[in-house]
Amino acid sequence: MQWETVKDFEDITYKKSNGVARIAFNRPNVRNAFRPKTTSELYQAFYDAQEDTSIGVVLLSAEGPSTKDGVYAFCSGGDQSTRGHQGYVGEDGQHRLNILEVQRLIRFMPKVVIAVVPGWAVGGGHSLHVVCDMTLASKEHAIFKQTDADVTSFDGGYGSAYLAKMVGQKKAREIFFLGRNYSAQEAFEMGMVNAVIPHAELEDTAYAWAQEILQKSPTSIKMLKFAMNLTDDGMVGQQVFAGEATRLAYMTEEAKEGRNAFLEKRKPDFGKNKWLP
Ligand code: 1HA
Repeated sequence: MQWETVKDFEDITYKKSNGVARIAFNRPNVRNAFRPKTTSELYQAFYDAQEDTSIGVVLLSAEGPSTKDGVYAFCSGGDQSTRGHQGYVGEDGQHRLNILEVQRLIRFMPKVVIAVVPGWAVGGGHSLHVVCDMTLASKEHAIFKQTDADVTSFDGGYGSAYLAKMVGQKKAREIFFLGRNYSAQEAFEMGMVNAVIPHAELEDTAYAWAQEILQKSPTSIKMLKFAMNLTDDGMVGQQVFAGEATRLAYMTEEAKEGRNAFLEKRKPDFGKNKWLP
């Protein structure tokens, strides 16, 4: 694989290779905690990957280990040192919870997002792996943990309610109410990790999974992702799925005739096969 840097950011790295985008947290000395700058950069990178028609799969990963103690992390959630009275405070002085915008972009983008977890996935970092389409975890170093109830910063959306759909109500409540550490193997057995991978092979395996997905029909993958999201996302889920149904309808002769008839100021002729059984 030949990774090419797309843009130099401060808090993340962003690369592409052969249909795959790799977005990685790059604050390993604070366990890859996100501050407003980090989330803003994540949003820009994810948006770029969404808009790039050559990209079908995004890997959300992390640089590391920490140069202080050699510990690996995926993400430890919101940077508590930037937490102000109403949110996380960026350089502009505004208080934000903009990681939720990143969650929505991951959830609604018409591409597969795989969380590649080399170490700690904690708090809002845990929620990010939950919202990704799939998760691959380091056998030796990944640890999953929810600290939301320790720091009074609770994700009452995908991080908890969607997690409960994934691992079951009792287990999700245990994860949040007790805040224990879970290994990659335990997370796999719960159903929130797709595969436990030897650390040294984690990135290559993620890339190989991405290449496998890239062999599939892009429209099918997109419609399947949106179909699986639909019931949990309510009317917004329906809107996202329905938008793509409208796009497919646009491609029919019927739709072209509807548009042309309007522009030509005549009655549309929808042809012989307008009421397919
Ligand atoms: O839930 C939400 C949201 C919900 C709704 C809407 C928006 C949300 C936005 C954010 C969040 C959250 O993310 S809440 C949860 C916030 N995160 C945490 O409570 C986790 C805090 N960190 C830890 O519990 C631990 O550091 C750890 C289990 C991840 C790792 O433990 P370990 O290996 O013992 O390392 P530790 O010594 O604690 O940390 C290493 C360095 O990283 C420390 O800095 P140093 O003493 O070397 O200067 C530590 O302070 C720093 N660090 C770790 N995590 C964070 C952090 N600094 C700032 N913020 C962090 N989250």
